Amino acid sequence: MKRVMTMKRIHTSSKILSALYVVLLFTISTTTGCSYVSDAIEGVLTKRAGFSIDAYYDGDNVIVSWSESGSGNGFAGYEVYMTEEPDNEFADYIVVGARYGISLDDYFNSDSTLEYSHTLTFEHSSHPTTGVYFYRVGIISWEKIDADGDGEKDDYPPDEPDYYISTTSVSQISGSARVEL
Ligand SMILES: [Ca+2]
Repeated sequence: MKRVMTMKRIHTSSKILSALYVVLLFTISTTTGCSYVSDAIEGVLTKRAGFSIDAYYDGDNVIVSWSESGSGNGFAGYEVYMTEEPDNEFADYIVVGARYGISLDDYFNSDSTLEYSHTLTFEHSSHPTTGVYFYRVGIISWEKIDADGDGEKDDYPPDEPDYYISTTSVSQISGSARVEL
């Protein structure tokens, strides 16, 4: 269910669609695999695409690279997404790369270097063996909480996996990059 967390983060950035989120959660929780970011969310992602990325297959890994770097104290890391539906740029996406182990999917690779804003590449080793796939990169930001108990949500949460899942959001999402395997 970890990917639902990712979807939730994407979604909480758009309060307008909060009702839709409930519907999506229901849909996902009633399907096997529990593994897709819905294509409704994908529509939001497409609309908000803020930078471009490149992706290619080097014969071993899929190399995803970008030039847009996250910045500031709120930067929480990069996440890399891939659609499991070949030849459909607008299909559902799953998370395939993150700094913490937020997914149990076979295609997921944890990569601690995604913590750093100066990291601009991701090597996807657990990729599908054949087909055409599309990748995206998200810039993840911390949401502030009231950690010191002064009544103001003006503090960053501890940099730990549980907080990463529960109190971050996608602040920027890239366009997609196509890879043939
Ligand atoms: Ca506070």
